[in-house]
Amino acid sequence: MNHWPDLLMATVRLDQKSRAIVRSISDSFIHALANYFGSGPTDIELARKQHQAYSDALSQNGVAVTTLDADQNHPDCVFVEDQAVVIDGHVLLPVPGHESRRGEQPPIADFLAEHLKGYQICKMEPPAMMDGGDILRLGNLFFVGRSTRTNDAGISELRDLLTHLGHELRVLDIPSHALHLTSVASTPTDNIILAPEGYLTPESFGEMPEGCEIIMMPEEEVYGCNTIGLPGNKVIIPQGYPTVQKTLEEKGLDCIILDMSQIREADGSLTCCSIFY
Ligand code: CIR
Repeated sequence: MNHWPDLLMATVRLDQKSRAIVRSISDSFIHALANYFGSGPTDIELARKQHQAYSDALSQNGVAVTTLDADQNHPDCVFVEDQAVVIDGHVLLPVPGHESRRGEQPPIADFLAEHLKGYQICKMEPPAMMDGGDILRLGNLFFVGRSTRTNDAGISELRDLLTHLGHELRVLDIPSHALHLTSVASTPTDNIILAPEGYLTPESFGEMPEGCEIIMMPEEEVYGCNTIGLPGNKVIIPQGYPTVQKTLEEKGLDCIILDMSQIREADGSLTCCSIFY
């Protein structure tokens, strides 16, 4: 794909978080890729309970959630964030960076095409590759992680696009001990970036727009840096990250805390399990 006229790729802003896709956990989940936070899930029933609690937390906080069926042949299918990115009337279907995950995309693409009539569908082609988990949005400023899943060809296409649209894109190199940009950073509000020491530096994000800030967390709370900001000053955070919780509460946010232990074992974080559209 050389031209993406009129396409904008990014995660959505808080005010756009009214609908989300999630996907059930595969029977083969114990075979999910696990090289960073986890060493592989061991308890599918617990994983399913945690995933249900996640879905319930979204529903109970104003998000209309649709659950797609699991794909038993794709252990990582629960991690829908990587497969499609929706914004402002456009659906981007990237080439997922790990070959084993490319077959997860068709049902997600079909669902979005069916439910987002009139949206422009933009399909990336190899050699460009990108996981949705490498994209972070702060207002109209975009960040992309250069990672094992997102290459320069993908970034270059994204840059062309965002330049065309008048938006700025900044590239961060994801250290080898992390999977994605969103694995280690998130925007609990539209003016805060949460990021961990030992993985990223404030400088790597560049100068922040007025009114925005980067809040650095201790390295050991890296997993807690992945949060889902929701309208109404709410934020979903994983259980077990007290500095993250205290920091966000001091910012006036209402924290909804979820046990993500089995999802974490498959290197998945909160944002990985949904696509807002
Ligand atoms: C993988 O390695 O692809 C999965 N086990 C985890 C994907 C997590 N997704 C994300 O960070 N957006």
